[in-house]
Amino acid sequence: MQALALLLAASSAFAHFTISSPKSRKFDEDTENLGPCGNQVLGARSQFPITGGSIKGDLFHPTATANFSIVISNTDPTASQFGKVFVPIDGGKEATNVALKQGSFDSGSIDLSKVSGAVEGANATLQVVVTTTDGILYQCMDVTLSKDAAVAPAASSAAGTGNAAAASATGATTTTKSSAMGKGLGLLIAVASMLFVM
Ligand SMILES: [Cu+2]
Repeated sequence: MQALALLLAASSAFAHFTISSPKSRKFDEDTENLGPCGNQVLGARSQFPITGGSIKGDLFHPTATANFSIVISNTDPTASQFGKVFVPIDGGKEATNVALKQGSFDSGSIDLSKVSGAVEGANATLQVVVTTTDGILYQCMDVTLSKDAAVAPAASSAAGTGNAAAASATGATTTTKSSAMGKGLGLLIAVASMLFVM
């Protein structure tokens, strides 16, 4: 019983969730529960399309709910600025209270064209807030909006303009990630079986 408790404690501290696209601020699982942004400061910006982009990541818990918000700002937004504007997905629905399952996730195609200030060249920070068994977790992505930014493969295939090559590239990324995670999991299982033997 004690061994099981230890194992659960170890696995819940492990990774929580990560963002693969757009590029997120530094990931630190120990501070991911600190809002905003997992306690990470404004970082390098990547380009993000005004329409047709998406936010992708990986969840390492069985289930969670997520919200995806945006702040148009040149500076690092404060905690109270987040969670006011949720990115519009799937034809305008606000991306809040989105149910996620373990594994890779995708926000769906994001259309920022009706978001106030979301114009060509505007700087913005996206925040994903995930609520799961071990609390509320935060991750941010600093971006510059551009209609010329490459549209992420999964979003473009959802919009019907994707292709098989793009889809399989996404799959390959996921596989690499999960095998890296697999090493950690293997270690956990090794530790767990040792404990059960004892
Ligand atoms: Cu966790």
